Amino acid sequence: MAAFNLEPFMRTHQARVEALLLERADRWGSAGTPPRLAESMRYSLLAGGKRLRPVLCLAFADAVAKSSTVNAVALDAACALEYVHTYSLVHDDLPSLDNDDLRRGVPTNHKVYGEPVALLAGDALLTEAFTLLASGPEPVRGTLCAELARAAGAAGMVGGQVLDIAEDRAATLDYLLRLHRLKTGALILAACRMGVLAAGGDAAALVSAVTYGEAVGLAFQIADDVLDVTSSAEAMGKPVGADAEAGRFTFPAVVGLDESRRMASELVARAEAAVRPLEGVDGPLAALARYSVERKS
Ligand code: GRG
Repeated sequence: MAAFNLEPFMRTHQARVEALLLERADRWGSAGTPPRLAESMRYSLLAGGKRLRPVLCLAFADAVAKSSTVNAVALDAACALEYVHTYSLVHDDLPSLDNDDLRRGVPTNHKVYGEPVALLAGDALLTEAFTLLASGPEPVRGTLCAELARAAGAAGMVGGQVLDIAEDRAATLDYLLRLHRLKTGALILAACRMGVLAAGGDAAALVSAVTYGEAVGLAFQIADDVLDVTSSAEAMGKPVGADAEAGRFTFPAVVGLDESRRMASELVARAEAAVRPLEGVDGPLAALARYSVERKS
């Protein structure tokens, strides 16, 4: 059987998310937001990106509802996830954290708007996510706010970032797994759970989303580390082991490149199996799991 063709699915869902993000960002200007702040928020939010978290949320909502009819709550959840993701990138790039000059191929937010405005644009994107998600009559919106807050907060993404910068971090696989389950995994897992909840899925669908989301969240990060090592080694003509020698705390540095790839494949197989009850032998969710490790950026 031919594998599910993800490309048109991605294109349609990414375009839908892109249009919504743009439409909502246009409203900031007329809603009392100071123009420079609105501009800084828009700059990072609309700078491209794969929109993986929104697409996962919409794909789960589609799979549960067995339709691709637009679900307003799922669409708000998808946008809120991207606001939180963008805030984390803006803050992560700041001089006090990674001090990066480029993000998504363009200068980082603080390079363009200065550190104070970039910091505040991140804060505002985080807050706007909850304004958007809480605005509407559906009771499930409260549950979705709690899901997103848990994933983004102290026991989620922020907690993972703190584990990453800890001076006393242990150079072990256990520590690395714990760090990335929080730092990258929590928001990806929340995207899957939020799609199911927004579409009124049952307990079995939620179990599938949890198994899948945990596996894809980790596989995505392993792939990110592998991509980082192989692309920089390729570009600079260095052996791939240089990452470990340089003391970087990545999956290839801790377990080696082959084991990293093996772990990622095993996680993808687990994710594919988890969504079979929802979409059959192959469908968009299984294809998205494969994409999370096969992507080139
Ligand atoms: C709360 C300040 C703060 C940080 C949280 C998620 C995070 C920690 C930082 C982001 C930096 C980073 C490089 C994380 C590792 C992997 C990752 C999440 C990459 C970026 O996500 P993609 O590939 O990016 O989905 P695009 O640009 O496609 O949206």
